[in-house]
Amino acid sequence: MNISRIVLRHVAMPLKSPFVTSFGTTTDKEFLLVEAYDEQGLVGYGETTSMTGPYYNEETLKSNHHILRDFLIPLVLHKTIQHPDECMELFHPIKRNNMAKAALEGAIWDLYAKQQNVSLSRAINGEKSRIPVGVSIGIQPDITAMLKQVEQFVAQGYQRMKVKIKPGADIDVMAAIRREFGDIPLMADANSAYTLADIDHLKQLDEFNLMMIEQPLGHDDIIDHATLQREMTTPICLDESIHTVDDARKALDLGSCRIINIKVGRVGGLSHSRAIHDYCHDRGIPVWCGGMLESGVGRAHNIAITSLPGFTLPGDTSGSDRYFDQDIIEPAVTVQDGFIEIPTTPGIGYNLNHKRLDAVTLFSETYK
Ligand code: OSB
Ligand code: MG
Repeated sequence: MNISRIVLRHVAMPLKSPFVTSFGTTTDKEFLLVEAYDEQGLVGYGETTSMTGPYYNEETLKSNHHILRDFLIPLVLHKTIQHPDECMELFHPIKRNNMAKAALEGAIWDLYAKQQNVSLSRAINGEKSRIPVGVSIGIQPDITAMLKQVEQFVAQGYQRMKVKIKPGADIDVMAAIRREFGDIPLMADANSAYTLADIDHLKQLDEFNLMMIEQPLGHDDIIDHATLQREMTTPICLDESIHTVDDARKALDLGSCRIINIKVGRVGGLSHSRAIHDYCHDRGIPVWCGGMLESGVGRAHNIAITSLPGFTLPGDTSGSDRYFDQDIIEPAVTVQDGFIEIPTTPGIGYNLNHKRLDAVTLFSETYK
């Protein structure tokens, strides 16, 4: 395929309510939408998943813009690419900046699938027709508010609840949810809010029979997590500290985790996501697809990757209405009885609502 034009748009979509984690509060979803056009006028879409500040990882919307504009786009514009997997080699000399890479690679995957006239799920050899989904719940002002959130999402059919925790909002919150809702599938995500000094504190979570605790320790750590995993019965799931197949291998060899969260942006795209999936599948390690509050475009990519067979645990890909009054895709992503249907139409399988997209675009620029 030949990419003849690339458009970047800076998009800002208001969230229905602020999303609070141990590292900060997000009120608007801002990202760069990548549109990759071929000579026939077909277009593939991808989006960046960094935040505006470097608090989840080191990337930001502006760092993604710099890397896309000055390094990644020149590597693909007017170059012949036979298959999107080639982006792995092509982008390899550029260290990290995985969320910038994933946005462009995702647009190329969508374009490729549309050229082949197959769904993105089919293009990556996905097998499922629908995926089980859970939901991620931000830190709430108090326990009553948290119980209300859980009640609402249980009623909507989500198959597991993930609750954000931080020191001072952890044991009591999980205890209250167990008391109120019994044995529902439940997990916690700390986003690196603890250290090994908290080991006795964290061990208190073991009594709640959680499916897992996500990234309790340092964002870049796999050593202390191994120490903690030896002390805790709750399985540890790594998010922030896994970027590559090698990271997964080392973490599993060390015993740092028993489950891995694969985020398409964090690992540099769909091809790398599939590689980590394949590696974990071979080792019998369950994986699930994490999220970064994506718009419908990123959500569609998450749905496609989750159609691979090793994504055995419900992920964080909720419906569009979890975060947005109006999405930029149509139809919106919907959840029914705790499942999302995998689209079968070409590419990501959702159309862009151009009127809505223009209304939430702050600026756009064209590379040709
Ligand atoms: O750690 O999984 C995380 C959102 C922003 C940054 C980090 C994380 C999250 C979520 C939300 O948990 C997942 C989603 O619903 O997209
Ligand atoms: Mg996480």
